[in-house]
Amino acid sequence: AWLKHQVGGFKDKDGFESEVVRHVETTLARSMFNCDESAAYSAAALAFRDRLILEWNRTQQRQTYADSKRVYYLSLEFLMGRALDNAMLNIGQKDVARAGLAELGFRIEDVIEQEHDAALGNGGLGRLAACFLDSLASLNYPAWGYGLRYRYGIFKQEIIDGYQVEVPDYWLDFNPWEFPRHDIAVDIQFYGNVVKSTDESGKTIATWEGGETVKAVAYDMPIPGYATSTTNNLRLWSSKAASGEFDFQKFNSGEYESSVADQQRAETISAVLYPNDNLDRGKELRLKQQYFWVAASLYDIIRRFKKSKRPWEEFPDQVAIQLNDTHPTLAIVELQRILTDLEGLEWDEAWNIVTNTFGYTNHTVLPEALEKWSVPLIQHLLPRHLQIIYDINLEFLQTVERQFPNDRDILGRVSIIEETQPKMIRMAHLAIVGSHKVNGVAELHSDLIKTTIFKDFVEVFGPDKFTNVTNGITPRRWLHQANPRLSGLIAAKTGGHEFLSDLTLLNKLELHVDDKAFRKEWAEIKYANKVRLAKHIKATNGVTVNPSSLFDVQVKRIHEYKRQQMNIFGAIHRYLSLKAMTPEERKKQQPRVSIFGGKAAPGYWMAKQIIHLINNVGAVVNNDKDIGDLLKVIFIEDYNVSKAEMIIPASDLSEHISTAGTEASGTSNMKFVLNGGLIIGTCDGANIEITREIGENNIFLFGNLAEDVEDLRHTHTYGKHTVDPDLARVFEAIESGTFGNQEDFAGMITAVREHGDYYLVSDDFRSYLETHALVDEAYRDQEGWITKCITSVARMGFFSSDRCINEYAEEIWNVEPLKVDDE
Ligand code: 26W
Repeated sequence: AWLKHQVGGFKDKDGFESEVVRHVETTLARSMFNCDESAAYSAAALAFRDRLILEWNRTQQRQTYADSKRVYYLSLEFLMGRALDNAMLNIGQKDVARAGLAELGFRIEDVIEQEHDAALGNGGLGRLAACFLDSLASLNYPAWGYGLRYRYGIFKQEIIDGYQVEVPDYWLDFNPWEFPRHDIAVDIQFYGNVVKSTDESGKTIATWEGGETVKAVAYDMPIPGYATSTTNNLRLWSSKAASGEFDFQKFNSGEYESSVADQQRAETISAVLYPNDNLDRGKELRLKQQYFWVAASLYDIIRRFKKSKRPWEEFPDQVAIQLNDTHPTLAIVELQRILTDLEGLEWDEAWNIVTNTFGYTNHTVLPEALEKWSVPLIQHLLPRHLQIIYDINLEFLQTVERQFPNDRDILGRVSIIEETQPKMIRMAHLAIVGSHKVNGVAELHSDLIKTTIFKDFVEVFGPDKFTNVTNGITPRRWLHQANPRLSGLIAAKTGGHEFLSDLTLLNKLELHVDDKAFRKEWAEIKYANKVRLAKHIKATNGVTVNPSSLFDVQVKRIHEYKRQQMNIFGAIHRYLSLKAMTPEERKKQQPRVSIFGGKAAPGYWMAKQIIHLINNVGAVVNNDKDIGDLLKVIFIEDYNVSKAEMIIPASDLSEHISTAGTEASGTSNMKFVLNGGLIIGTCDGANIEITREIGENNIFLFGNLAEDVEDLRHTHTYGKHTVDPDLARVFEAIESGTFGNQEDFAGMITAVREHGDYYLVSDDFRSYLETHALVDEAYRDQEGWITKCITSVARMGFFSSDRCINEYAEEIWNVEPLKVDDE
């Protein structure tokens, strides 16, 4: 009822109900008498999908007719989560669906739970892409997402005997949200060789010949905007064997096996998402994925551009392409190849178009995450592209040489080619040279890239090429959907649900911070969310946790730089301290539940050790009669978007404790605060801007600063580093076998004590413990705590992905929203 615009929805609950029944009986070919929750989900999803697709068609017509500039967001990851709840909310008909499903005998929450997450991403980068799609549609930007349709998304995590076990995530069994477009298929070439010839005018012509062809088939997912009829498209490419005569001949001549093998080889390209987060492994199949996706997407973008028969020079006025990290950087080379080799443009003319088209977003400064591809590999897979990369580099280095005639060293530092054995292509350098704007994802991060990894490029291109766009999150999913009661309470106090479209309206809450009834309800909602999480923990971990305890949560990918090891060392320290106390002293302590969740990359041995230690500590602490409710340690298995929607609203305190200067932004920090939780964190990434917005009294900051990290590392003596005495006691407990076989955790201790403590766990440990003590004290004053929470939520308006997308649109893409008639 609070939506301004009702998208072509159902007339009423009966209208919805009859659509559900129709889908159960015809599409699913079942009787209503054996319609279970899963069938009810399928039918409800199909009913909503029908509405979406009508809006999708209208949106496409409108955008085609207007023919204004479009944005293309190229991302190898889209961590979408569930779609039904989101579709109901954005269309504005969840109440209708709730009532209709109730009449059929279902609770809407149970039906929503049936859906399998679309988990086509690893973590922050993929979820950011999903939030951006939501904001682009909600703000009526003509925009497309382009990605890969992996058959297997990020693996499912099982915890067996305390260890992570990976299980494949086959998610396509029944997926009503995708539309196969068998008519939209592109042939993609690999391998082969380049033949050079001269035309009549004496110009050299390069032709890429031979090799293999694989077919890219489009699958579309509608992306509904919130409270608008704009429904954009996410186009995902799936690989298939290019059906050629050759295969057929093979088949007919009895070579069944090898013709099937060819088909499987082709389908392997889009088979599985690489599960590494922040680690580049340089695998050939990954490079194949990148080129396959980039080439298909560009073909599609160019086909759309050509419809309006404009001259090539207008391409950047019609098309903005954003590169989500360096993963799609080959698009720069591919567009240059198409314009010069296939369309016959002069090099400079083409390059001008290319650089005005692309923008590049950097998401990490970790050296091991910066992509490099070996020259021999690219030579083999993409021979023409390698030549073009060399030509781009030559032109670039010549201009640098003219600019800095007395500085020979700079050439080696900025070169796209790294002169190692074998030579490597530095994808970030290529992305910078081929884009008109480069952005970081939080202020500190954007400053850091300008002064460290990309310093020389600031000299070459000037500072204006580099900018910041601080990340954001969609309040639709991360407030209204995840925490409907809090969203309702906020609506009651701010004059309706308008804040979901303009998050700065949250500031009205500050007027009510002293309102007794409001505060009481606020506290009740948090408690209810904690009860819900406690039930989940009981059901999955078999551990009873007291919802009145302080819930202390760290959920994110497991990585040494994110320092889950410091968190579990802190929990061990708390356990040892409690054990050393008299029963009287113990009674004065603040009860806590230490909650962890997150996946380790399958090959990341240290991250797996961390998970194992957390589980072993839980097994000891949770069964210790001396401790009882004073401390529980919980590892929630298979952290994903849907679990996040349950966990985040239940947190009192969340941990964002990366070594300063390593976490580019973080986005869950924003989600936790928006849901009325406080943060313990380092001065890193977006924590700094969160502090600026909510005030330093409302956040628990600790630890060394980014500017001091380098020097501190130098003070650590490799081989024998004196660790903080409290941490040393924790190590002693682990080494004496308190938490199982000490050898299982030797690596984690050695990293600190012997291997230089690269992530400064020991340096930050004291202030980490002291700050946790401050948290306990603050939590004991429940009224003061609630004031901090309400005040913080009121000041979180800045972190909407709507603000973020508007900044990209104005400063990088130069695109305008396409107004929808009668809205
Ligand atoms: C080549 C392997 C690889 C895979 C993924 C390298 C790097 C990545 C991503 C860039 C890692 C990632 O997700 N980075 C996160 O991006 C978020 C969105 O900007 C930030 O909030 C996180 O701080 C950053 O770690």
